[in-house]
Amino acid sequence: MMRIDIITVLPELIEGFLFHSIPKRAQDKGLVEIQLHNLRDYATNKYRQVDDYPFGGGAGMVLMIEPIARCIEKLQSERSYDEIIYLTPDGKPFKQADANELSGKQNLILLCGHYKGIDERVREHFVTREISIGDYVLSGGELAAAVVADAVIRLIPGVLSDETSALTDSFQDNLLAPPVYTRPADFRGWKVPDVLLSGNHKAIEEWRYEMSLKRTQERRPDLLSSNDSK
Ligand code: 6GU
Repeated sequence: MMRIDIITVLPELIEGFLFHSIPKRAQDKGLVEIQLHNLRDYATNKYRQVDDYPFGGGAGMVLMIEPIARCIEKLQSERSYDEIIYLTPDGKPFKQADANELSGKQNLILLCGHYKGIDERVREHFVTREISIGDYVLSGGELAAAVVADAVIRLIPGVLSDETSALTDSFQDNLLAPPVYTRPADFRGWKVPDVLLSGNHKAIEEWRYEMSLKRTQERRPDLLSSNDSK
């Protein structure tokens, strides 16, 4: 079973995402175990302090190395980790291919930054991979950790049923997903494409592929001209 440990100053922020819906089902099925760790529980002083002013001055607070080191080393004493991932806007942009790769790992630590960041020595000595979820700045790494965990968990074999299969997702072949429709076949004269009602599975597959290609050309030509999102 895969295990994901998430280190954060705001565990309650993550709960709402990862203990519901598909990630919850994955945990109930015994396919993944998610443990949240409140960094404050690893503080070294009696005020449970986990951040401090930056050396050299400047705005904002920096997460201290000691609580993070204590938390990571306690986890490492219990099992070995494939990756220690720091969520940060200056990390490598997260792609479906990264989710695919991570879904094959056994034990992961996700470390959420906050405030102005974390002491650089954490990144040098503990972190094995740095991930950003896009070119915008979030208040903390919690939402990013939930995004990465969700994208990874749904790719673990057995998590999704045939109906929710990841094989038809956008980005799975570097293509966007085709349009989908459900009943009624005619709403106010707005009709579902005939081919989808034809029962001709080969024609339906061809139509879906053409629509995927067209949609990708129109909206995300960058996906067709490069392999960097694979
Ligand atoms: Cl991983 N963290 C924060 N704080 N902001 C982000 C991000 C991560 N990815 C994009 N923006």
